Amino acid sequence: MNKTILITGATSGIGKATANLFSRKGARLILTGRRQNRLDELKNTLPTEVFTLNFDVRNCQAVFECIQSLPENWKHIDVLINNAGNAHGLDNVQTANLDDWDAMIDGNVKGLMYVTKAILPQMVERNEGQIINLGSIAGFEVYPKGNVYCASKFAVDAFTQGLRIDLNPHNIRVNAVNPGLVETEFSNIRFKGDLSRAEKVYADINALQPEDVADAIAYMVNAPSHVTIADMTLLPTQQANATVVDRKN
Ligand code: 8X3
Repeated sequence: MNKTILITGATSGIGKATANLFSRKGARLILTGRRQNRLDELKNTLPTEVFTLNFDVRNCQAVFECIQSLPENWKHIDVLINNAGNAHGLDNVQTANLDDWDAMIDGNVKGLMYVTKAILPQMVERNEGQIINLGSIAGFEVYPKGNVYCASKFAVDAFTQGLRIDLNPHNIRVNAVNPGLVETEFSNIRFKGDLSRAEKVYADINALQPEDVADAIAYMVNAPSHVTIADMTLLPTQQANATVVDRKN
């Protein structure tokens, strides 16, 4: 694959699986994340050329400075995969922690918007490119105690739609992939390292694996250039929607 692909939040979960898949298909990768040592470790395992950028998507200034600092031969980005984002806490609004709200709104929403805005000028200038946003089933359905996490993913959906409208004259494909339960560090982070709570989320269910989501992303990238997969919702077969999960097995 003769493309340069930038993946945010590349050091774990869906981001890492996507980096692995595209590198093995021959793509050059720009990998971003908050932990340089993890970026370096991943880079060393990948067969193609990799450039790493160490920033937190929540830091607007760092986002723009890092993207602008890319060397000339890395400035042409064919595909942006806006993967960075997390859930923090699972609480009622009345008892929730404001820092958790800030982390979700700042990362999942504002961070995704900053990275998009920083990358866009070169795509608009070329009238070519592709942006894939990681949404969620939580971007269409609200579940108990999901309040602000769901709000952040509803915002990703709205931003994706708005972006597709604004970029319509520029031949830029805008896609969203919206997974249900994916077995990653997601629940460890949501429950702040409480593994017993995190493990229960994926117990008795054959959950999606990060590689399944990477496959869906690859399908969007590999579709012919006149085809936009506007959005794809991906669920484990045992999950019917955001709240109905068959845990009998
Ligand atoms: C991840 C899916 O259902 O845990 O966004 O919110 S869910």
